[in-house]
Amino acid sequence: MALVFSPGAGPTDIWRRELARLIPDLDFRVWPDYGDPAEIDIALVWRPAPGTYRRFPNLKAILSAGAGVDGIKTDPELPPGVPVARLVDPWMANAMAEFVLHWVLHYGRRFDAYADQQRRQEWRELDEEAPFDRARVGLLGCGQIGGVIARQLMAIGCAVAGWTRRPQDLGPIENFPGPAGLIPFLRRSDYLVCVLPLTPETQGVLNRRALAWLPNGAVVINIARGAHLVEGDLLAALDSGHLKAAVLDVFAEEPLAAGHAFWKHPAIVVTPHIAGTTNPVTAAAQVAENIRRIRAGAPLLNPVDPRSGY
Ligand code: OXD
Repeated sequence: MALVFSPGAGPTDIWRRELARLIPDLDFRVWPDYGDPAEIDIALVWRPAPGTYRRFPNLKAILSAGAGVDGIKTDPELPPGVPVARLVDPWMANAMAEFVLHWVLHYGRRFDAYADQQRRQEWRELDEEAPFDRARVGLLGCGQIGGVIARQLMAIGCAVAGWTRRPQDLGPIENFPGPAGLIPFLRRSDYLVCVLPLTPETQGVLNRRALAWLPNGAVVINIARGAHLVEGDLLAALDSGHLKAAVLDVFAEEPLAAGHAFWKHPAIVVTPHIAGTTNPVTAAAQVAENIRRIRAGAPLLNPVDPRSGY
């Protein structure tokens, strides 16, 4: 049984070391020096090039080194019947929660305005626009990652609601499911955080109509995929003053092109897709468990249907 590690799946040496610690007899091979392709039965990938999967005629499973299912489909020729699993790394979910907390605190406590005052050497205490402990945050997508973000926001007193595609019990998180829930959900979201998987259904969900339902002065935080956002609609909503700010970690085209309007927009924060990156030290446990399951012929943890996108 041999595993091929595809370029792009992260730091090779750390993955090799962590997987060897958990599965000492694992035959870990690194693309393109994988030897006999017929011996490869597991592919650990992130954004593999087209034509990758078809090289391995005996694949038993495809394991993603990232959370988004789109990171598996960059090679569209998925071998039929081969199970696929995505990664649910607790470290990644926590990192994404920290990212969201940081920006909610930043705008909620008006650190943006204090930074402007400092540039003007102005000493002035600002009124809090709304007491921070009542900040209403809306999570577009409330699955494994969204759930972690929601709990951490609630721990600092935010009023958190979720929007899910289908009705779902989110425990203490108020849910506004389905198409009927979307407008009431948007109307109460001072901070709109997108953590949805990218599917044909969710592409462009952050569009002019949706942004218009947000309260005046709302902040949009996108840590999902750039294609969720209609860029021109966001710029118009910021330039009209309807939205206060946008924090964008993901872009339709990455890296964000030099000269793109987002780089210099005074109300946009750009980060280079770092809200939550895979940490092999914590992620290897799930990959190792799935390798054990493949060996035992058992169903994978966190299986996905790449065709549906989640
Ligand atoms: C992921 C990502 O999906 O890094 O893992 O965006």
